[in-house]
Amino acid sequence: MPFLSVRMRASLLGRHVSGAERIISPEEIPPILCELIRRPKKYDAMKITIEKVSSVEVIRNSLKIRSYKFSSPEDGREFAVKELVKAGVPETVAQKGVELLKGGPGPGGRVMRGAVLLDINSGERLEPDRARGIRTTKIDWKDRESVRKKLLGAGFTERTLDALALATKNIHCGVLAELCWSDDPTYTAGYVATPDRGYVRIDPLKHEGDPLGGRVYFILKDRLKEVMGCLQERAMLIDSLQL
Ligand code: PML
Repeated sequence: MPFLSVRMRASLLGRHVSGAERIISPEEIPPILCELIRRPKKYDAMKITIEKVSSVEVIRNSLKIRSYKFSSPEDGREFAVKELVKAGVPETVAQKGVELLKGGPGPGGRVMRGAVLLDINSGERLEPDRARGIRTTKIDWKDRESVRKKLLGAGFTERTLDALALATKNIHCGVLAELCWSDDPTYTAGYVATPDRGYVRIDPLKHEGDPLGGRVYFILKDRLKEVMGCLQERAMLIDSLQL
């Protein structure tokens, strides 16, 4: 069966406000487009990309979710660094990841639409375009609706649904650890994802009202081309949710 990758990006006054990603069959185009165009609350520009994908790989299981709550973002960040260190990230490099997200990793301390790539050993920045970063695309759930119901029923959010899919693809593509918290000022939870510990959800990783955030992928410099190709080009569907 042919598959299509559908991507929506919306912005307001030049700032990214909403994005979504689906892998669907052609007959699903009308309902999915209706869903996606209603998704951002406010925007002045929206771009929808529909692209045929020649093959789709199936990832059997999502990363397993573990949740941790803290009384302050400072405690959450300290815990995040410990999780990164457990995954083999030197402490200085883990701290660099936190500092980048704290200060805005883009030019002039702005947020980036894509992720920062850091060499896990040296902390060197590897993304070819420092304003844009690297975007993980072409990832979705095989049965998004049932996973959505299970996650919301277990107290997680729509953002967890998308972030868990993305982190699962990242680890599958050879990212050795990921650190993420949102640039949405109202959303304070984030996560560290690693092959061994899975999706370690941490709340809070930032203060309410803080507009800075993003993603840092820790990878091996030698595998840069291969990992980037996988993140951006290979289409994948995740079969089952691991809670
Ligand atoms: C984002 O979408 O900008 C980041 C999402 C982080 C999700 C953390 C969670 O709630 O599981």
